Amino acid sequence: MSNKYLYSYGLARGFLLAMVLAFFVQTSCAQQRETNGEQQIRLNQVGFYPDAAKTAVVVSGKDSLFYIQTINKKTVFKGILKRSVKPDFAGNNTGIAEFGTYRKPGKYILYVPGAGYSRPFEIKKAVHRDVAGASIKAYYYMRASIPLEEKYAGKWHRAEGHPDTNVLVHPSAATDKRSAGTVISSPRGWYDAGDYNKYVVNSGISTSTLLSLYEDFPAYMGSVKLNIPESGNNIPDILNEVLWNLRWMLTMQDPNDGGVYHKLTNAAFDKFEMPDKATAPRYVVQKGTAATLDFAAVMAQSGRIFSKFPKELPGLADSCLNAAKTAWAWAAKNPDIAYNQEAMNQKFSPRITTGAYGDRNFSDEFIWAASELFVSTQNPDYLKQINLLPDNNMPIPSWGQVRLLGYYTLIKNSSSFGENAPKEIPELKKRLLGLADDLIKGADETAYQTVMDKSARNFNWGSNSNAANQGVVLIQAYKLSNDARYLRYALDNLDYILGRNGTGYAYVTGYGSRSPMHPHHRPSFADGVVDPVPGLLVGGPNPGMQDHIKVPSTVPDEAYIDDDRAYAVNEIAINWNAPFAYLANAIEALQDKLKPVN
Ligand code: 9MR
Repeated sequence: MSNKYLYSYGLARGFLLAMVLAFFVQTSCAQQRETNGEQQIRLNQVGFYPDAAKTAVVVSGKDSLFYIQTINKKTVFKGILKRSVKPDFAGNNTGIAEFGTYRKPGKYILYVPGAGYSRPFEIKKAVHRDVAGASIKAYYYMRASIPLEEKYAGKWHRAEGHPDTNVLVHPSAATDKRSAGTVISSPRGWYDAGDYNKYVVNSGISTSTLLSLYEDFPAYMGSVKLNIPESGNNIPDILNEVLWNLRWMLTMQDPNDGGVYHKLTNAAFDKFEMPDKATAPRYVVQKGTAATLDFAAVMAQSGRIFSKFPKELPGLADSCLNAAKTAWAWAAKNPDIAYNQEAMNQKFSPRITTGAYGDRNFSDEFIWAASELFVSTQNPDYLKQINLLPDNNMPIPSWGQVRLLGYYTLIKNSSSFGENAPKEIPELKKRLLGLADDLIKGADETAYQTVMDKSARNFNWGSNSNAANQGVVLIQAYKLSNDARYLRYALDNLDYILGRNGTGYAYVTGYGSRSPMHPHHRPSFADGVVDPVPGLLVGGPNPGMQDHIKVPSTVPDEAYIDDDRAYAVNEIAINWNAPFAYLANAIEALQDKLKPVN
C-alpha cells in the first residue's frame, strides 16, 4: 500500500466517521424536540433591519452560545442564549438569541451547537418592502370580473372569472321594486378567500383596513408601485386596488331603499377549479344591519379619502358619501336585522350554504359607521344616535367586531373636530394606550417573545390575523404616543408571522424559505403552477379542526398543516391579508423609528 493510498484512505475514513457522527448529532437533536419537521431555530425568514432589534428563538432552550455566521459559515457575532421565563404552549422553555447590536447588512445564518442552523436571513434596510407590497398585490390576484394578464400577473395569469353582470335577486332579498329573480349587475370586487363568493361584511373590514393604511401613511403608500392595470394613473396603487372592490360594493346597495345585500354568492361552494370554469348561478341575498353599517362606514371613509382626487375621480367621493348616508338611514330604521342563514333557508330556496358571516350584535357596527360618518361630514348627530362607550372592552378587530375601527378613526382625526369634538375623546385615547400596554405586558416573558404568544385564545380560526391586528393596535398606539416601545412589539408580531413561531413557517405564500405551498385557495390549487399565488397570508394555527383534517399537533401554536383541504388553518382571506398588509407596510414606513436594541 503506498503512502498516498494510506493517506487518502485515512481521510476517507475520517470523513465517513464525521458523517456518521453528524448524523447521530442531528437525529438525537431532532428526536429531542421537533415540530412539523422544522429546524429548531425560529426567526423571521425575510430578515431584519440593520438598526432594529433582532431576535431568534431556539426551541430546545439549553444554555448555550449562539453564532451569527455568513453563508460561508464565517462567524461574525457571538452571544449567549437567554432562557425564556415562561414555557411555550407545549411546556418547554426556549432559548432566546438577541443580536440587535449586530448591524452589518448581508446574508446570514444563526448557528447553535446542538441545535443546528437556522434558515438563512438578511439584514438590510427596507427588508420587508417586497413582502409588504406583495400583500397588497395579492388583492389584484383576487379580482373577480377581469382576466389577469401575464404582464401584471406573471405565471399566475388567468382568464376572467365571474363577470357578475347577471346576478339574481334571491327570494330572501325580494322587494316590490326588485322581485325575486330580478337580474342585477354587480361586477368587480375581490373573491373573499379560497372561495369565489363576495361578502359585504368581510369586504367592509378588509377595504377599510387598506384605506386606513393609505390614510395613515400617505407618503409611503404613494411610493408603493404594484404593477396593476391602473398603475401610472396618478392615483396611488393601493387606492387603485381598493377601487376595484369599492365599485363592486357600491352595486350591493339597493338604490330603492339604501339597504345593502349581505353577500353575492353561489348557492353552494364551487369545486376546486379555476374561476372561469365556475359558472353556477349567483345571487344577492337578504339585506342586513351588519352589511349595511359596514358598507356605510367604508363609504364614509372613502368619501373622505377620494375627495383628494377630484380630477382623477370626478364625483366619486360624493357618490360614496351619499351611499353612506342612505345606508345609515336604512340601518337606523332596521337596527336589528341579523343574517341568519339557517332561518333564511327554512323560508326560501335555493338553500344558501356558503360562508355566513352571521353576527347578532350590531353595537360595534353602529359605533364604526357613526364614527366614520361623523369624521367625514363633521355632523355631530351621527354620534348622538349611538352609545360610543357601551362597556369597558377594547376588542381586537375581526369581521364581526369592528368597534376599534371607529375608535381609531376618531382618535386620529380628533385635532380637526373643533367645537364638535365628542367628550369621550380623552377616554378613547386613554383606552387605546391602555390596550396597547395590556398587550405588551408580559410579552418578553413568553417563549417566542411576542404579544401573539401570550394567550392560547389567540389561536382560533384565522389566528394569524390576530397577530396582525394586534400589530395594528400597537401601530395606532405609537402614532398616538410616539412611544417607540409599541413599534418594537409590532415588529415582534411581524417576526411571528414570518417564522418566529411554533411551527417555523413563514405564513405568507412566496416569502421566506419555508412558506405554505398548498393553501386552501382554488386558483393556487387549479392553475397548474407549482408555486401558490404570492403574498397571501394563511389562517394559521387553530386546534379546532373544523375541516376534519388532522393537524400534527393540537398544541395551540403548533396546530397547523400545509394542506389544501385544511381550510380551518390553511385558507387565505381578504380580512386576514389586510391587517398583515397594514402591519408590514406600516413597519416599512416607520423603520427608521425602530430602536436598535430591545
Ligand atoms: O373567517 C371566518 C371565521 O371567523 C369563521 O369562524 C368561519 C366559519 O364561519 O368562517 C370564516 O370565513 C370563511 C367564510 O365563511 C367563507 N369564505 C372563507 C372564509 C375564511 O375561511
